[in-house]
Amino acid sequence: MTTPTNEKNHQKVLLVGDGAVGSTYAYAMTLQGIAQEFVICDIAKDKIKGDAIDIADATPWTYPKNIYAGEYSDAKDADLVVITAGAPQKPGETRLDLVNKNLNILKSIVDPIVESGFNGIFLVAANPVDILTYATWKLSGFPKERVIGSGTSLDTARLHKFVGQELDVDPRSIHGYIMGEHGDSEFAAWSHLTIGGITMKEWMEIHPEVTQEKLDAIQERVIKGAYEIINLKGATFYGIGTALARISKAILSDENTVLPLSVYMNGEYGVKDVYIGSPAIVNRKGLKQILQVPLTSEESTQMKISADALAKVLKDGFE
Ligand code: 6V0
Repeated sequence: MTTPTNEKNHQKVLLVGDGAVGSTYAYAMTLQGIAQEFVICDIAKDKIKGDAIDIADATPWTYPKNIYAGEYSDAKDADLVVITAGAPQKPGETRLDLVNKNLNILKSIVDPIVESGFNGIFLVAANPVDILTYATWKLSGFPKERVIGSGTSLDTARLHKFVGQELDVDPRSIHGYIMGEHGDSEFAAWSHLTIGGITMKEWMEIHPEVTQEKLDAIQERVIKGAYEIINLKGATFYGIGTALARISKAILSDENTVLPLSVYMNGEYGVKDVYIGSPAIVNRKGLKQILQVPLTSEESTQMKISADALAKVLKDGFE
């Protein structure tokens, strides 16, 4: 077992974007006692002050934490900067529609943070996350290992939830990933999804009631997961807020944990020069290693189709 080896005693996180996702993330970090110092930044200056005071009111019941409203210059000695600022996805709008709106916002954030002397890791969740993670990497000039996107972490959690419900198994005993773009071209890599070490194919042989049609429906529901919630209540935030807290913990506690994240591809899966969702090992230095899961030829094609969709957006957005 890997034990945390390089965990700093004092961990500082700076959050940019105190909307539904950001404030939920801040709260999840507080409830779980992750990071001792937490700075909230946003253009909504009263909101960040109010949230800092409100969330600090939870700390006597949870863990001690210095949580306050701040500025980008506070990133100077931060370990992690988490970006959840941006225009949220509107009903009927795809994540890729958000590109131009959010690229401009991103530039106004990344430039001053880099100027502060920030020397930690960027974790991006604002959508379209694969594109904005790529843009953060470009704008910051940081090595690719220190710029990570939340990628398909939320989608993978949804996959585990739905498979767990279908099979009546604890979702934490299900291992497998949604891969590709965090968006419409993502896919479930069923060929290596396991339930306590049993592959899904083997499970289906023992349980014939679990059919391919049911798996297809699960994948569809995962892909449409955000739309389902947005149509009902306008935004999604508990799932992603908790996923971001989990990723933050893996980084800050130097866990070497495998998580499905948006990482820079340099030939892995036959994909080059895009950020895209893949299982990857993360620790205090950021990305340690991309795991190249042996995909079937069909899954491999899906990965390439997804990467092509992202590459097209990057080409249009960056030329
Ligand atoms: P929200 O509730 O509108 O919050 C956005 C916040 O960003 C607001 O507080 C704004 O004031 C702030 N903001 C806007 N412009 C700036 C700026 N120039 N500088 C600093 N702050 C600014 O949106 P919500 O929290 O619902 O969503 C935030 C982002 O997360 C969106 O891009 C979503 O699409 C994205 N999500 C990503 C998910 C994922 O899995 N990666 C999941 C859900 C949402």
